[in-house]
This record gives sequence, structure tokens and C-alpha cells, in this order.
Amino acid sequence: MFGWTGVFLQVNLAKYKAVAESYDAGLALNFLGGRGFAAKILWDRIKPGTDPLSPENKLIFAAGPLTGIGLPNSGKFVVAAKSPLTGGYGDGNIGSNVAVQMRRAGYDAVIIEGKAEKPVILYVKAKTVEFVDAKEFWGLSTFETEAQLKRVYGHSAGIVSIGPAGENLVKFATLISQEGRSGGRPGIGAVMGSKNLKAVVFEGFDNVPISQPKEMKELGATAYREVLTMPLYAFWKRQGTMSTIEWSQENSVLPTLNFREAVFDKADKISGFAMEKIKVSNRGCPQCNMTCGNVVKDSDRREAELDYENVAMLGSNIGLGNLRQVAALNRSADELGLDTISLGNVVGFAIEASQKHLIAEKLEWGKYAEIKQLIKDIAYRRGIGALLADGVQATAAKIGNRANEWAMHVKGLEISAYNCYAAPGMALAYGTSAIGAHHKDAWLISWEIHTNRGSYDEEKIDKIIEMQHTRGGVFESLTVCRFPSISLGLELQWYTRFLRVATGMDFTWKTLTEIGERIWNLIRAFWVREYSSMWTHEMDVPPARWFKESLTEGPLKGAKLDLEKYNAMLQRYYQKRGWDERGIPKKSTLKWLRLEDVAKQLNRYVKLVE
Ligand code: PTT
Ligand code: SF4
Repeated sequence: MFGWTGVFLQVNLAKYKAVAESYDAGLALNFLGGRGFAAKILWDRIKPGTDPLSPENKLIFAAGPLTGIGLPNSGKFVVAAKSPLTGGYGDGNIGSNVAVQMRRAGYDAVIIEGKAEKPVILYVKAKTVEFVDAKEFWGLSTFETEAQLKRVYGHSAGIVSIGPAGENLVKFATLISQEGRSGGRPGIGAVMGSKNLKAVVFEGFDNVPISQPKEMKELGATAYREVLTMPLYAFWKRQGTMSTIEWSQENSVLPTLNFREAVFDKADKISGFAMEKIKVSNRGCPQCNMTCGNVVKDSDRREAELDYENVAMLGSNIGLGNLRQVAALNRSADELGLDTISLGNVVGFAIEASQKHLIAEKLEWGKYAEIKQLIKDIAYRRGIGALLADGVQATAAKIGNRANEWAMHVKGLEISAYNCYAAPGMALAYGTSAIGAHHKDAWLISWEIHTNRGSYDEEKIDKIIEMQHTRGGVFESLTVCRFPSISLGLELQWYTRFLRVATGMDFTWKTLTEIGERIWNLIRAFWVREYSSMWTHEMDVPPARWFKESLTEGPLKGAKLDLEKYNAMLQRYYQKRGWDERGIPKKSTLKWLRLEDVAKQLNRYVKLVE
């Protein structure tokens, strides 16, 4: 096989044992890599009902056929597990030298199970695996951990670690690499913590087998040059994703005060242009020449990275209009290993709950010092932080008083930074995303605003499905960054060319999107198998706030979603996918996707429609 190493590394932490396992070429052809591999491994190898924080859950690092082989933006990999936050399929996409070194070490994926008796660091050096005592590292921040490991293993090693949040099993703890790359929103960091695994270090020395190495070098160089000449490149390097703040404000989608409003009176203070005034450099993932991480000096005069989601969620959503302070909160989240999107939701929810006298703590919008303390308390599960560490869904269930109506999540995963009072298509994209309310699978919002914004049209459903296959299926499985394509306009055909020189095979976009559809259905089957008789279409409905309340400020004052129309749109989405009215794939759909064995098993948990 070319393009894939054809090998997984299986690690059992309880037995301190690691074995290499060759896998069948059919797996690569049907599931590509990254998310596709992770979904298949989780479906096949964990028992339904497994406690996500138990040794039986599998922590997966997975790459794809384009990962780390000198092509634009290919330094990314997927981290996945059954999620402790949602109880369903969970993953994240992280840019790190780990992606490159893992493949050079000879592995397309690493599957970690069991729980080490004591804190441990996994050191994978080519074909050898060592279990290193992590006593001295437990309790350290992700930045301290990586810095110390670099002193031991050198600067070219790929390192990913968890911080105190992962150690304390905060349900939205992530994995952090290179002081600013974060991945695994649905609590994959907590899964790593539950295994007593503090960090993983990779060093590899082999080249991934490539079908046409000379052509690949040339094609890679041409593609890098193409990226540099894209008209949007220069502005992208200035602001990266941060220009979205102005755009979201102009279009009334900026999450503000726990998604109560969609415009923020201090938006100009946290915008991309405000960021440019305090920016010191760019940072990013390996093998990328459009590095989008904006490094600024924070209010403690330390370097911190800013992206749109971080700033919206730890800025406008919690009422904070001071960008250096937002940056300091973001740096704390990176050091502690907390997902900023869920964190901004949780903090916003707590402030609203306090203002409504539903919790005893006195919290106010935009109060930097007390929010900074609250973030620490969440990571260490102290006081109210212990409750908030389980996410907004669980907190709302505990405090009652219909707080679930303004707990902003889908399936337990907190909503990322697009407010949908006047964006029914984006609401459906959140409702049906593979991991809960995340934008990565179908970032419909920009397209929706430029077309017929308020409508619940069929056209939007088609677009969501197309994006879910392309982005949520193909890009997540190849596993490369989607920004060259979606933000600069690099044509999709580049990726079939990359695949040809890497694997020696001709994949058309039709074949690739079919694979995307297979992965999408497998992930849905995973969710349904976990929830079995509890599964209903309600799992795909966003929070009541967007339907029951309406915007009180800005040009779209009065806007809200219509539940009846949303549900009709959802049913139409199911029909187009070949799912029944509960949102469960029909037998015929699974058969068409060559997932007959999945249908057979799923039928034991819920009766499938023919
Ligand atoms: C992603 C999510 C995002 S999406 C952001 S900002 W974004 C937040 N970043 C965080 C952070 O930083 N620190 C922190 N402690 N928590 C954070 N949580 C949030 O995590 C990220 C980029 C971005 S920046 C985006 S959109 C694109 N996402 C991609 C994707 O999902 N797939 C893909 N094939 N390519 C992508 N390219 C872009 O990558 P999660 P990263 Mg991230 C400081 O991880 O779990 O998927 O959540 O990976 O290497 O940091 O790159 O406006
Ligand atoms: Fe990473 Fe940004 Fe480059 Fe994508 S564009 S690979 S997220 S640095």
C-alpha cells in the first residue's frame, strides 16, 4: 500500500504493553483515515454502554493518507474517543508535529486502552515504545509539560499533553500541543486523564511510502506556491480567523451574553483590527505556509494565541471587551487544557444563572479577575467549578428551573460561536453535526447569510449534507486542514491530485464523498447504539432559547427561530439521508453504503426501518 503505512499501534496502559498491528487495505479504501478510522475502531472495538472514563474506552490518534507528507496544511491528526461530555462519538482535529512524527514512526493510528497504575508518558520512538514515569509531570500545565519534554526529547519530537483539567476529568478538557493547538472538544482530554496518561511523545525517522515521490515533491511545491498567490492570502496572514468578529457583529451572529444577543457593544475592541494592534507574530501547525494563529501579548505581558472562536466565546459571550484580557483567559485555557468554546459557554451560563439567583455565587458579565478565578476552579473542580466542569447540560439538569432552555448545547456539546436566532440552516448544521454543536462539519453560516437567510429551504439541507460529506467526512479523514480550501479558495481537485501521487490511485470526488457518507452514517449508528431506545429526533434540536426568545438588540431585533419549521426541515434532512423519522439510518441506506454488518448489529438495539 502507498500513502498509508498500513500499521496501527495498539497500546494497553494497564499491561504496559504495545503491539503493532497491520490492517487490511479495505479499511483504508472504505474509511480513508483520521475520523473514518476512529469511527470504525470505536464501532468495532468498544462495547455499547462503556463508561467513557473507564479503562475500556479507547483513546485514538488517527492520521490519513495525506498527513505529514510535505503537502500544504497536512500537519494535522484526529483525536477521538467515546465522549464523556455527550456519551456519543467524540473527536477533534489538532495541528501538531505529532501528526508528522507519528506517521514517520510508521503508524497511521495509535489506539490506547486501559489505565496505567500511575501517571505515565508514552514515548514512541520509531518501532520502540517506552512507558515513562510521569510523577514529576502530573499537575504541570500543558506548556510546562511540553517545555520539559522538549528538553529531554529535543525540539523536533511531536508532543501532545493534557493539563490539570484533563487530570481532573473536566468533561470538556482537550489535548494541547505547541502552546496553542488544541483538539478534542468533547472531553477527549478527560479520557486521556482517566487513563493516567499525561503526554505522548513521538519520534519517527522513516518516510511514509509514497507512490510517486518525485511527482509529489513537485506537486507539493506547486500547491504551496498556489496558496501564496491566492488573493485573500495577505489579509489571512494579518488576521486569520479573527476577521470573523467584525463579520459576525455586522450580521448579528456574534454570541453575546450567553447567546442572549447577537451584537456586542464592544465588538470593535475585540475585532481583527484591534487584534492587529497588539499582534506580535503568527504561529501554526507544521507543514503550513498560511499559519493562522495570531500571537499577541496578553494583559500579563505573556504571549497568547487568538482565533475567532476563542475571542467570541471568552469575549462577547461573557461580556468581556478587553482583548488583552481575553487573550490571558485564552492562555489560561491552553495551559490548563480546557476547550475555550465549551468554557465560554459554561462561564456565560454560570453568570446568567447567578444573575437569575439560581446559584449562590455572585458573578457578573465581563469581570475579568473573578472569571479568571472561576476558570481555575473549573479546571481543579473547586466550589461551583466542580459542577460547571461537567458542562452546561449537566449543570442545567442540576440547578433545574428550566435552565436547560438557555443551556446552549446540542447532545451535550456546547455550541460554537455562531448565534442562530436568524440562521435556521446553521441551526440545523449544529443540530446534525457528528459530535454535537460544532461548526466544523458544516460551516453553513457564511453561505446562508449570502443567500436566503431567513428561509428553511431545501437548498440549505442539500448544502449541509454536501458540506458534512466533504468537510466532516473527507477533510477529517484525509486528515488535512480545510482552511486552504474554505478560506482561500484552493480548489478541491488539488486533493484528488495529492491522493493520486501519494497512493497511486485515482479517487474522484464522487468516490470520496461516498466515503464521507459512509463515515457519516457509521457515526450516526454509533450514537444510536449508545442511546438505543432513548434516541429521538429531539437529540438533533438546538436549545429552546433560539425558538422561545428573540433578539432584543441590533438590526435583527425580534428575530427568532420557528420550531415547527425547524422540525419540518429536520425531517426533510432525514429523508434525504435515507434515515427514518427518528433520525436513524434505514437498513437500505446502510446496505447501500456497504455497512450491512452495522445494520445487523444496530437492529439489536433499535428496530431498523427497511
Ligand atoms: C476546534 C476548536 C476551534 S475551531 C477553536 S478556534 W477555530 C478553538 N481553539 C481553541 C484553542 O486555541 N485553545 C483552547 N484551549 N481551546 C480551543 N477550542 C476551540 O477548538 C484549529 C484551526 C481552526 S481555529 C479551525 S476553525 C479549523 N478547524 C479544522 C477542523 O476542524 N478540521 C480540519 N480538517 N481543519 C481545520 N482547520 C482549522 O483548524 P477541535 P488546531 Mg482544533 C488556542 O480542535 O477539537 O476540532 O476544536 O485544532 O490545530 O488548534 O487548529 O476559529
Ligand atoms: Fe493550522 Fe491554521 Fe495552517 Fe490550518 S491554516 S494548518 S489551522 S496554522
